[in-house]
Formats: sequence, structure tokens, C-alpha cells
Amino acid sequence: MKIKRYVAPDMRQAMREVREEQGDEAVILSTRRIAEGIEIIAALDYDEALMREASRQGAARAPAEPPPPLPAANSQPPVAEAPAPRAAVAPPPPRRPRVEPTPAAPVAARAAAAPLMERAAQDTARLRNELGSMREMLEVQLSSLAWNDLERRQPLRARVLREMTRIGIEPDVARLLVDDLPEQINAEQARYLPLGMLSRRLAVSGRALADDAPMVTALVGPTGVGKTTTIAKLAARAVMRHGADQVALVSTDHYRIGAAAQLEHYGRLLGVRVYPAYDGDSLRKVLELLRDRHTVLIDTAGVASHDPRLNQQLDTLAQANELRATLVLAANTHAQSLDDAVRAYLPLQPQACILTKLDEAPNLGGALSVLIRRRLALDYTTDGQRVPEDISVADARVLVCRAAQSLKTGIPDDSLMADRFGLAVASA
Ligand SMILES: Nc1nc2c(ncn2[C@@H]2O[C@H](COP(=O)(O)OP(=O)(O)OP(=O)(O)O)[C@@H](O)[C@H]2O)c(=O)[nH]1
Ligand SMILES: [Mg+2]
Repeated sequence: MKIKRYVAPDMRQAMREVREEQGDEAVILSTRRIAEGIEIIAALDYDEALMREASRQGAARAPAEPPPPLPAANSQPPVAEAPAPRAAVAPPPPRRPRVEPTPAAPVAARAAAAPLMERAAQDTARLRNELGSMREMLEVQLSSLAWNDLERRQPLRARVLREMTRIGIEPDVARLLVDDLPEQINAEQARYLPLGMLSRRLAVSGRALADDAPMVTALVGPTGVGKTTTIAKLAARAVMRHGADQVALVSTDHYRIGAAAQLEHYGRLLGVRVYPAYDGDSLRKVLELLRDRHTVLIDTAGVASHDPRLNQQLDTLAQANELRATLVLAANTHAQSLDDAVRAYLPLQPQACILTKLDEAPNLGGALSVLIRRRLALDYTTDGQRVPEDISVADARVLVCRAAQSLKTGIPDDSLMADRFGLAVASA
């Protein structure tokens, strides 16, 4: 029997190391959480009788000196031959005399009981730690079994999920899309359907702002996502189509000195005037003044979702009638932050989105997932800093193809798939 200690940052990785080295026949003797992550003691050619004997001898010897720790998997020659170490089956703790505090000596009794209480607290903490590790291990095992089962029963569905994962689609959205799959799909469909389904689910407004009916549009969104630059691009398109006198810019960003100056700069280049608006009242007046313009674009300050100024901004914009709020999101942002931003701006009921910085996004899957999950329609995408060139009317198929091609990563492995979908499949 060979016994080895594995240490890894998390349970999944520790289990993977055990499986890779010892195969499915390995027996897990113990797991526990340690400072470096998770420790697993595993045995190959597990000999139950030998272990029982070792445990019996250990009990007879008690209280015993603790054995030296097993070497870490990657540091020492790993193999130890039987007899098994104590990690497998711990000897029962020695019996302790009960402490009966008497009314006459409560202080002394409490002092005598203190070490026992401390020991009990330590034991409880250790037990909790072991149970937690065991539960985690069972979840890893269960998700792995469930994923393998899905692959066996519905190989093409599993393949679609794998492809979605490769593109970077979030698990909840991938499952949503797979639920839409027809009952019978063939291998050819399994190859192409994921992209088709993604582009069908991704809503685009098909709206070319400058070509459409007159409109007041406010660009809102987190700091630095490209609102002002995108306004300049949109204004340039509108000027080319309708003339500078049909276009106006409104600045509501008075928190920072440079912000209004940036918009003024673009206004001067395009021959378009910039109007300041300080609050809801002045915004209403400015919009009243500009009611005959074809295109009015409102620039706002970038505000993080937890910033108290966000409510102030939402209040100001809410005062304007017939305003199209467009949420600007940067594609190079982590999916969770994108989702937080969408949630923060929900009170404004954004009618559409503009996805910027496609050129800086290593992976578009996260952004596409958030748009699909939140059912937000895309107006435009931008992919560079150049004004006005780097902007396009959003096209779902182009975006999905770009998402599929941009990735250099390989096919996601079984343990990642089990991690993402195993438990959901098991509980479905
Ligand atoms: N690579 C790339 N950079 C962009 C794109 N759009 C904007 N930028 C750059 O992103 C930076 C921030 O752009 P801004 O337009 O000032 O962003 P903002 O959202 O107005 O920022 P705040 O007003 O501070 O919230 C600038 O350096 C822009 O040139 C894009 O599509 N791709
Ligand atoms: Mg700005």
C-alpha cells in the first residue's frame, strides 16, 4: 500500500492531482484545510485489514508521539510503505476525569475546567474543518459524476456547453441557451448551433442613431468606459449626415474640471456647441431650448455603482422627458463588474447599450453573457480611440464570430466543466 500526501490551493486541484497520479483506484484517507489550502492523504492498493491493525496498535500505544508529517506531494519522494501513518485513523482521545465544581470552590473549579473547555473548542473547530473539507470533496466528486453522466447520455448537449465555455459564456447563460436546443441534434448542428443560438439571443437595436428620427440621448455608465469619446464619434456621424447646426452636446459632468473641457474640445473640432446643465431643472430648460435639433447628446460623469452621486445623476436625468438613456459598458471589464454596472443603472431603465473597447477585450464572452442575461439591446460597438472611425452599428453575428475567434484558449477540460455545470446538472 502506498500512501501519499497532496497539498493544493483548492479541493478540485488536490483531487485532480490524486486522480492523475493514483487513478480512480485511489482511496482518500483524510482531507483537511491547512494554511496552504487543502491537504489530502490518499492511498493506492488500499489494504483495509492492514489499516485496521495499524489503528489498533496506535490505540494500544496511546498517548503516542505524533508521527512526523508526510512529505508534500511535490517536495519529497512521495511513497511510504505500510504501516500506515496516524493520519488515516486517529486513536481515540484518552479519557479525562470529569470536573465537578463545588459551590465552595467555584473559582478553582472554573480554573480546572478551562483547559478542558479550550480542548473541546479546538476539537469542535477541527471537526468543523474536517466536515467542511469532506463536504467540499463530495461536491467535487458529485459534480464530476454528474458531468460524466451528462456527457454519456447527451454528448452533443455536453459539447455545446463545452463550446460555450470555451467562448467565455457564463454558466447560467450557457444553460439557458442549451435549454433552447431542439431535442434531436446531430454532430454538425452541435458544432455550429452554439454560435447561432448566441447571436439569436443577443439583442441588437439595429439603430443607426444619426439616421433615425430626432432623439435626445444620454450616455451613462461607469468611469472611463468611453462615454465622452463615444459621444464625439456619434456627434461626428450626425454632423456628416445632418449638418452641425442640427447637433448639440450637453455636459452634465461638472464634478471634474477636465471633463467639460474634453467635451468642449470635441465640440470645437466638430463645430457643435456644448450646453452646460447643472441639475434637473437646468437640464429641462436646455432640452427645451434644443427641441428642434435632430441629435442631442448628453454626456454624464462616470460614477461607480456604489457612489452616492449616482442617485443624484439618476434624479437629474429622470427630470428630462423623452430621453433615451444608453448604458455604456467596456468589453474589457470583468463580467461581474459589468453586471454590477447594469444593476446600478436599472432605475434609469436604459433602453440600450453601447459596448466599447472591443479592441482591448481578450474575451467577449463575459460581456455577451451580461447583455443576454439582462436582455439589453446593443446600439453600437466601438473598437478604438479614433474619432469618428472606430464605431459601428452593432451586429450580433459579427460580435459572436469575433467572440469565437478572439480566444486562443483550448477546449475546457472535464474538471472545469464539472465545476461549472456538474452540480446544476445533478440538481436539475
Ligand atoms: N482602446 C479603446 N479605447 C477607448 C475606446 N473608447 C474610448 N477609449 C479611451 O478610453 C479612455 C476614456 O475615455 P472617455 O471617453 O474619457 O471615458 P468616459 O467614460 O467619458 O470617462 P469618465 O468621463 O471619466 O467617466 C480614453 O483614453 C479614450 O480614448 C475604445 O473603443 N477602444
Ligand atoms: Mg467623460
